[in-house]
Amino acid sequence: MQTETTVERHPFRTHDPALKPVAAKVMAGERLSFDDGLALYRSSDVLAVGWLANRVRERMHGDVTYFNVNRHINPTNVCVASCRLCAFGRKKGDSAGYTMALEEAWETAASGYSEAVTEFHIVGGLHPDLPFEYFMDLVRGLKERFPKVHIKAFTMVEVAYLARRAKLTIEETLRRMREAGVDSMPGGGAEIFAPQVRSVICDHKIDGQEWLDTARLAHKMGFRSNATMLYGHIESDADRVDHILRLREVQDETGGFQTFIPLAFHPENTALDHLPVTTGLTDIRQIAASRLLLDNFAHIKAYWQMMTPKIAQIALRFGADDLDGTVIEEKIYHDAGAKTPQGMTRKELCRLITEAGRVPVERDTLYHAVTRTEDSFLIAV
Ligand code: V47
Repeated sequence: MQTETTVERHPFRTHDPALKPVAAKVMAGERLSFDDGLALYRSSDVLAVGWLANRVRERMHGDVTYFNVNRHINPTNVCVASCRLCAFGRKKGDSAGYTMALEEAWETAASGYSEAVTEFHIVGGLHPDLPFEYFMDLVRGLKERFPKVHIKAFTMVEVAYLARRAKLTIEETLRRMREAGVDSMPGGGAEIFAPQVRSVICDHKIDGQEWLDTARLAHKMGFRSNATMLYGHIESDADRVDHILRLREVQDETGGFQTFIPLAFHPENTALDHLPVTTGLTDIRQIAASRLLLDNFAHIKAYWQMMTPKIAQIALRFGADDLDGTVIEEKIYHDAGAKTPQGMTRKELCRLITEAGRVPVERDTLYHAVTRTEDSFLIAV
């Protein structure tokens, strides 16, 4: 599909001497070290960092750029944690708290979009009272009603919380999730693994090691999952590199991560609202550094809801090969002040990709290409 590579069009040049040895490793296909990671974050030549990431991206995927037709479902925003990073969670009894009845969640799954979704993305608060079986019934009901739709549900943080509430081991919890119909797991809750940062932004969540151990176990049981990193708050460059390399280590062992999604912190309505929002260049550099450091991850996602469609489109030339999906109804970022639309159509996503000079490919959650017939554009009820 690709005609001429970036290498042929524009040869590599940089004015940053610290980037030259890193570039030599990238060209030779060698793994980058912690210090190389720091050089990527600290380089004054962000275009050269982007060039390198784009080269790796084109080596792996050519011009192909993935998107999917998905729907987010957030069954409850009631949460026992009080993470400073979060604008979504509400305490039990808060008038802005909500919990969907099961029928309501199943109706939500079918609403608001005219094309058949291939994925439900389900995450929510850590509810103090909802029993484990509520979540399993939710998944079972969705599978009954939408047997062809992939269910990507519950972050590692939710899995660990549900296990604790149900007094089950993590392994048994994952086994029951699979029986109920969960197909894979989203990448949320990873935030930043470094304990000194985690204790400020999300001290009520499982620690970084538990997140990684839960992901490792899920992968060993046959689940695939995603991985995220929340950046643009109080973390240092070293914390970012540490986070990414810890994911790379687990991926070497399991191969179970599908895609890495860097998430920019949105401070509005959070306890950290004194912090500034990230700039476009920080977002772009983050995508590029991730592509270069995560040599064992197949995909880097520029999540348009978080980055804005405009920056996400540019990210497709800086290492990203995936935009995520139609989403339909996003709550977590919009509660934190995101100005992006709540959802996009398939046509709009294709336009963004095509205008970036890339080739759009609709994928399912596991990155198989989706071929649509007339019928498959209709909602599958
Ligand atoms: O874990 C919460 C982040 C995540 C804020 O796996 C915030 O395909 C910015 O993980 N500002 C949830 N970020 C979203 C998530 C995700 C999104 C899209 C695709 C996938 C996938 C996963 O959102 C949380 C946290 O890191 N978050 N609050 C905030 N104020």
